[in-house]
Amino acid sequence: MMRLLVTGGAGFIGSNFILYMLRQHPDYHIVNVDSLTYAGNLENLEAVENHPNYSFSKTDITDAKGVDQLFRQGIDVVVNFAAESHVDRSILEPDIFVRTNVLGTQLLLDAAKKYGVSKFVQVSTDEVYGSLGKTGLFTEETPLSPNSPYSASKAGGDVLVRAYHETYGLPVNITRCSNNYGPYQFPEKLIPLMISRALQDQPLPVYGDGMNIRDWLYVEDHCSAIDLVIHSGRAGEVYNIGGNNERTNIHIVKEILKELGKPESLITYVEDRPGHDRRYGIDASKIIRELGWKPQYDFETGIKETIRWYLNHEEWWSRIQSGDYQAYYAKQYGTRL
Ligand code: NAD
Ligand code: TDX
Repeated sequence: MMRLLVTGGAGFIGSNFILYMLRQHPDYHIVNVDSLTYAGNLENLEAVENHPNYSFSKTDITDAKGVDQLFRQGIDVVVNFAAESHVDRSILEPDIFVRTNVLGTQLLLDAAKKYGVSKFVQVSTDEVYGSLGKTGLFTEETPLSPNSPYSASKAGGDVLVRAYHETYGLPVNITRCSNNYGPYQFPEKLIPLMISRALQDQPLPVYGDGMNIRDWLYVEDHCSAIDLVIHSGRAGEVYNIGGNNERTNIHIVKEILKELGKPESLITYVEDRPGHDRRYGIDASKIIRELGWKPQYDFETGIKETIRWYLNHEEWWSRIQSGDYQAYYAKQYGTRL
């Protein structure tokens, strides 16, 4: 039986990935390893908590002993989602980003090397490439040029993954995906933040002129790409993942307001994010050509489904917003909103 170790499985993409994999491969055993930071929520996995092929371990990937114990059980494939993932938090507290995203990745690599695995997939991001001008797309050959402590720490993890392949022959892949959206995304990220605030008639903080561009992909399409990379990715290769859905932030915010029937007067332009990347755009032709990946969701359908999900899961995000998130938000904006 294939044993898959999924780190960060209680977060947004990791939990969607576990649900996806148990549907696609009910015969695989999935070990979810998560330290349950503010972003980790086991509620996301309630549907599978008693599944015979699912188990959970509350382990921090920066705890070498804990990580070693997990690998001792026998692991075939590692998919490393665990990370500090929010750019704004990385500006306030870079140290924890380096700890988890760089040191944590290195400890996982060491354990994978010691015990042997058939594949180590590092889930990375297009942000490691930096920012694009008006034209062009990120390819796998684009030089790394990260601009935030978050993207710098992800780039640090990526180059270690590459080095373990070159030096020790570890069979690795790195995936670099564009912005994801969908169910269970923590309401500090643009789309769920705007949906949840609009529903409460609160001001919507748009950074700078609102014209920064992100390339959006529905989370399940990211999951299907990683599934293909696990099984067919050529060792040592990087695969970009993106759905060709570039949108300005202000366009998205207005679309959310329209869908919810809320007024545009809620939009509040606030001071820009320092080092704010202007544009991301992914060239995904390699994974399409080599692995036959095909995204299933167009943006207009995906965003409508996502809005509906947040409308139907108000308890999920209300519980989150009443906790640690409020303290972070006060630190981030003070009394500006
Ligand atoms: P998230 O913040 O929702 O989830 C991260 C998870 O990792 C949480 O469950 C958290 O508890 C866990 N975690 C954090 N530190 C840990 C540690 N030291 N040990 C064990 N677990 C720890 O993030 P996400 O949006 O689901 O992103 C998952 C991965 O995908 C990240 O590596 C991120 O860089 C990458 N990524 C995200 C996006 C996006 O748009 N969200 C796009 C491309 C790539
Ligand atoms: O309140 C806000 N107002 C605003 O204008 C927030 C939270 C964001 N924004 C802007 C900043 C970005 O241009 O919206 C855009 C998206 O912001 P985030 O949701 O913070 O995402 P981003 O910074 O693009 O990074 C995301 O995509 C790549 C994830 O958080 C990363 O983990 C992933 O690697």
